[in-house]
Amino acid sequence: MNKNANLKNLLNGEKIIKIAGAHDGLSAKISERNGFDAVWASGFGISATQTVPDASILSMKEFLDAADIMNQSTNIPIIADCDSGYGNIHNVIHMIKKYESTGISGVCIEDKVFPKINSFSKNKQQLVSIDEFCNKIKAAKDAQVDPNFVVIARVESLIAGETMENALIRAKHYADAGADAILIHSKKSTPNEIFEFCNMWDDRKPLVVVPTKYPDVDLQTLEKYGIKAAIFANQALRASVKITDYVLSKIAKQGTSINVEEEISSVQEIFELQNMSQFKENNETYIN
Ligand code: SPV
Ligand code: MG
Repeated sequence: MNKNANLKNLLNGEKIIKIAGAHDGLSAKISERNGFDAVWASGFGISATQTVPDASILSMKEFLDAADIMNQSTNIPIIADCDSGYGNIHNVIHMIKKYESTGISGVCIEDKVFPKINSFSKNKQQLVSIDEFCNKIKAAKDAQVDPNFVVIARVESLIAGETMENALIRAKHYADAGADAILIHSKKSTPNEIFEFCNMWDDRKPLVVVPTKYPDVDLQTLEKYGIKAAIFANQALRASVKITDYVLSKIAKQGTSINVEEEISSVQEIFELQNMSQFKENNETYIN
């Protein structure tokens, strides 16, 4: 089965799937080897690799190139976080053509204005109208070629301080406009409002969640509420920053790496991630 069909089937399957947020090819490959079903090409993470805010600062091409590298590095489907679609309908149509032809299996667009700002920032969040976002979804679905390519619509009502009713109305409109799944986002420290949403959701399309701010929940529990996918969007990024900082500060202070050698990957492990065995084989076949 190809990656697109695989993703579509997984989202519509019985069991909840786990998706890891990645920021580059290496983090995508580490996600795959830990058994994640798909990779989330995180806008937050990709922005962080260039040390710029997650606020539509990078261009679509920069996000696309990062997602492309993740796709080339893995055998699992990539869902690209495409923020608010990089502009208006015309940008969304162009975006779908580019992402799909690059081999990305699905995209997620959110109902915020362009430029967007990360959902957890203190800034005021501004949503576009239901009509405007439904037209983006319709345009995206009309632009795709492979029927298995997935378009996820992300509802930011609860992030923007709107009511639960607003979130439900928006989600229903987006589902009816053709979205393949609904991502309902929350910044609360408990999953209660997500559960409330799930209890009122009529299951017309699969639900996706991002339990960043409410980590005290597990896949089993989310599955009981009918959720089909959980995205662990930024844990790999946060892990790499913390361990890199810890190791480099120790080396800088001590003037030696001897005391951190046990805590970091071996060079051999990096060789494996770089597929050095294939390189060696190619060398033997074609050069030596
Ligand atoms: C991302 O990873 O870029 C996301 C998830 O969109 S969040 O940061 O929670 O908005
Ligand atoms: Mg994002």
